[in-house]
Amino acid sequence: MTGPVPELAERATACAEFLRDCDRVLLASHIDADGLTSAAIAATALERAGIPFEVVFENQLDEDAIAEIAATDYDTVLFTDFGSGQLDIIGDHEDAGAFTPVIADHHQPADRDTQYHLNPLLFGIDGAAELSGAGASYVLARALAEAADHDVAADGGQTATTARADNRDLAGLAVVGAVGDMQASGGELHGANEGIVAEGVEADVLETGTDLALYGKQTRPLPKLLEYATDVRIPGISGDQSGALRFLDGLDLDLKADGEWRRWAELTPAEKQTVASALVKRAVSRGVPASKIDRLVGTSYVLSEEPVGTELRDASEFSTLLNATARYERADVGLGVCLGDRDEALERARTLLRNHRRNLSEGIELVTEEGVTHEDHLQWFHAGDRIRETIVGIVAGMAMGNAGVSRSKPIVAFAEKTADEGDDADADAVKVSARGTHSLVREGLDLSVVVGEAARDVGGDGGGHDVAAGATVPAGREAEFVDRADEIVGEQLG
Ligand SMILES: [Mn+2]
Repeated sequence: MTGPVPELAERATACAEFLRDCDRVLLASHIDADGLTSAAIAATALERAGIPFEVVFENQLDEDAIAEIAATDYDTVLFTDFGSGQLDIIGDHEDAGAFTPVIADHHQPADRDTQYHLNPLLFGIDGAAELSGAGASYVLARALAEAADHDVAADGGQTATTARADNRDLAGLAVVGAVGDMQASGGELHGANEGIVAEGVEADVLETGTDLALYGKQTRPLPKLLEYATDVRIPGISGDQSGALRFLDGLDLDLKADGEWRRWAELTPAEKQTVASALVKRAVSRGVPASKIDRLVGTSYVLSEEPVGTELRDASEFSTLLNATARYERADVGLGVCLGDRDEALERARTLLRNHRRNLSEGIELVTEEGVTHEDHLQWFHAGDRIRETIVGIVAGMAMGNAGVSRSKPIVAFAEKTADEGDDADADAVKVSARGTHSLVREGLDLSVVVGEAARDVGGDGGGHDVAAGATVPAGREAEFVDRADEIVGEQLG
């Protein structure tokens, strides 16, 4: 077989055949939506192949984390959604005989390689846009099923054909991981991801279709769906509770059931058509440019075996639920949901998401009330310990555009680092998060450079993306950081 991504097939088979001969495996994965789905895919495939394993999660696969992994008595470690970028350190442990690494990742590899290294970037596939960690894990899972199949065939068994037997039923999780990794651009997944989508559709675990590209189609009541949609702002509806209600009331449709607003996913195709057309018409009449109106429509990825009206049915909502568990260090909960726990884990995940949303709105309120300090080229605030460092960046981005918080300057947020248990190293460090807008990026803003350089200048370190970046700096040096960052932003936008 060539698998869902033919370029990776040979390497995936080599990794799978090696894993099949292992007595047991330590599975280590990243804590985010992509890492959680990666782990769930790999765990399910190992389980089905009869290979005993244990799962550990790391927020950051740094030297200490790898040393801890090496100190276990596992001879084989399967890294998912990270590992490539840390191959220099991992390789040293491999050389020392600590373990044999198998890596299913999509991040830029360090300047070193290893035999069982499955990464799209090694085969000419864009790891940032075309295959996620979950996608690489899915390719490995498919190869594992194939390898198992050969074993059975050698015993005179039958060739497996069901989606479950060849792990194609895991394609839904792979798509959730890709969407969670922000790989859907222009409203849909591309490249190698499309091969996985096609397998999922064929296996009856996925449905795709052209649909409204707003977040919350499964779970948000219609007025909230429209009010909270901010990617494409429609004047008089986006961010406008009574405006959204008036818009819906003005349609000749019965959009309530038992006095409650219905959800998008429950509408008939004809009803959806009516709402979508009216929305586009409104956007046009309010002068929203055509290029933005196009973004109101995209490809939806529906996990068809999940119940209608649950966040698990929509790849985007599913990934948000997983991120909420990850952000509060509850990878066990996220993994449980991915592995099919619809009772305790799902309830817990929903609670985490609700709390996360409350923390966000409280954070935004705090920033808006207390205001930001404006420098020449940027604006900033220091949240101290009043906003968690894991969400302060999102809060900063969402506060932009509120009263007193400009959208024409990047925003820098500081928050105290919450030291890990038993880890005092971060106690005197401050987390920095910076957010820009896409239009600032088009003017030349690159926050990964701004934040990275300014942080290193004050004895910290950081990086990220052009529109969003983060760093850690020593406590007490925030003012110097602001000065330096302000200067660099001035140069970029000058
Ligand atoms: Mn990833």
